Amino acid sequence: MAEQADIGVTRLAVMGRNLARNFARHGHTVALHNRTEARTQALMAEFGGEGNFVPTESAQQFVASLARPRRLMVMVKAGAPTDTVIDEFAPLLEPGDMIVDGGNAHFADTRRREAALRDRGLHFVGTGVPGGEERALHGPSIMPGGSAEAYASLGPLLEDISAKVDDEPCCTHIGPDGAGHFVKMVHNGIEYADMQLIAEAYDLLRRALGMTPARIAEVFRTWNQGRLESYLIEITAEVLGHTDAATGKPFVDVVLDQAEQKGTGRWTVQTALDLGIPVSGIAEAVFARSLSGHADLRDASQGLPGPAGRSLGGSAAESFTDDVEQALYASKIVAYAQGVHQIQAGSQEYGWGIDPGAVAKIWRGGCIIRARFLNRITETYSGTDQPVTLLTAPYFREALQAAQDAWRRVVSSAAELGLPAPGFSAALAYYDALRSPRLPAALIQGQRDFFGAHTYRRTDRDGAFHTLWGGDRTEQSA
Ligand code: NBP
Repeated sequence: MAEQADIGVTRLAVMGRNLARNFARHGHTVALHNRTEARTQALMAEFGGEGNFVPTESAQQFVASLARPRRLMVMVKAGAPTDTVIDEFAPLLEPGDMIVDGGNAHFADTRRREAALRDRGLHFVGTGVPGGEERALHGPSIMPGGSAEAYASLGPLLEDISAKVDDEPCCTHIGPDGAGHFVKMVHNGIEYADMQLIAEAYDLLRRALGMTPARIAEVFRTWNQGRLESYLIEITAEVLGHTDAATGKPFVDVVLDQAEQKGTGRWTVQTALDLGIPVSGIAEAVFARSLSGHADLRDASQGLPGPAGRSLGGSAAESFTDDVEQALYASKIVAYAQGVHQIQAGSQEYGWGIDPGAVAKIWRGGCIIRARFLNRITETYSGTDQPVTLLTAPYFREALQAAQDAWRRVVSSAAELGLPAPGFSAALAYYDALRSPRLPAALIQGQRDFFGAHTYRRTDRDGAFHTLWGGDRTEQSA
């Protein structure tokens, strides 16, 4: 009888192929399957020597090659193809077997699939796998949902192939059903915000100070030695320092300035709206990409007036680079605070019991937002005295205290110079709104009651009230 595989991977495009190789490199026997057999053969021809692979030619052969309970990983294009693959394999599996979806599925689809397969005695583990093909091979952060029972069987394998930071795996059981894909979605939303903030920092240094991309690359390299140390800051320096071979110009100047997106940022914002969670930093990042792509709108707006002053001068210029570092750090803290808030809200809504500290811990390696400061989030949520918002945790409160003057200078300089900084501005507005003892929401309630008799609550007594705006303006209990 042929060797029984510890895990099987079906669909061997870039992600599936590299995850299969990663399992094999860690000593696991991996069954391989693909709709078009050529991919399986190509993997065997090129990488068959890297470990124990069991290439298979049909779904039946694939399933038969797996040790029980069967662990079957699906790395398919997210959406309808995922259902197609589930429908192909579920009838061949037995109670206790598990299907692991490592694609970028929407968490609501994962919840639906998990419930349907649970009814048939099968485990369905929706798993976030960020970082692209390179991390899939060399160690991604892994965010599995699904049942604790499935994790007990699957977790050790996933932990083996995950990134390691301080010898700890960047993989943990996030929570039941769609929790893993939900957290992966918010991870991507935070990634959008982080990238937007970095892009704004670059733009301000370039246009307010007139610095060259090469010089700004140096600034980012310096920042990467400090508290901003992260993968995104590191690669930003690389991109800004790169020269286009064809023209000799800075690479960033020959790239069309229209940012694309695959949709996970949009999902994050849509879900946040449904949950009623203000993730303004993430939303501004999604909108900024969207705005960049509206070439016609931008073309039509070129003649609109802006301020006369075109760059900073004098003493303001000297300290501006440091100010931008502070604004970037403070805004980044806000973006993570908003993301954590959304994770907590999702966890509450769906009863997932997600530990934000454990999530931050597994984001320290193997994903795009890996960063030094994630340790601080883990610390924040490891004690019993957990803050309502990350912003009030002692470390972050102090960082915001130290940064806020610079942050305000950057946002006001951007406005004065006519330079867009939606991420920095939205983050600061969020911070100031939370700090405000009173918000103009009271006036909005008054307006709503005036035009629609929507009622309002009072500060001094319980109940709902309505004022007879069209009559004698007496107040009634509603
Ligand atoms: P793709 O998403 O491009 O495709 C993976 C496989 O989907 C292909 O091998 C193909 O199988 C199969 N497939 C397609 Br396309 N349509 C199908 C259908 N209608 N029915 C059944 N199978 C179908 O591969 P990938 O880039 O490796 O990504 C895999 C998953 O990982 C996706 O969900 C993606 O969002 C996620 N992801 C990707 C990255 C990345 O950097 N690429 C990063 C993070 C997450 P075939 O070979 O038999 O035609």
